[in-house]
Amino acid sequence: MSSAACIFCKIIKGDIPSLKLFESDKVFAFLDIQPLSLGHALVIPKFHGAKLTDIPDEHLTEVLPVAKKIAKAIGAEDFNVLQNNGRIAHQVVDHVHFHMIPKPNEKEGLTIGWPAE
Ligand code: DGP
Repeated sequence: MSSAACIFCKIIKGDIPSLKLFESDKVFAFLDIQPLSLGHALVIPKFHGAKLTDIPDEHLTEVLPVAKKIAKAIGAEDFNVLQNNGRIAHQVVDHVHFHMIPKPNEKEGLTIGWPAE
């Protein structure tokens, strides 16, 4: 299920370009256009729904493993995984998305080693 007006559904379909990191039948991951740090990624279920409570469980099972895979692949040891629901909770895009936000090491910075596709 997708929504014609949804910006993230358009990204999944390729109608809006993105820097894609991962895709499977249920999950899509790409770099955030307004990164809070180098490597800030968004991991989303392809199933369209605004809030976590709108998404069937079977469309969520792969999401955190993909966030984990990306964190490991880029060598992010310290990172946040965040997911906002509703305006008061700072949600701007109404398609469920998990932010994976690497935190640079204060001494060494963040060394990004993108995996080959
Ligand atoms: P949130 O506040 O949790 O709804 O975060 C929405 C995020 O989506 C925000 O960090 C910026 C990102 N974003 C919005 N539009 C686009 C877009 O067109 N492309 C990409 N790559 N990211 C987007």
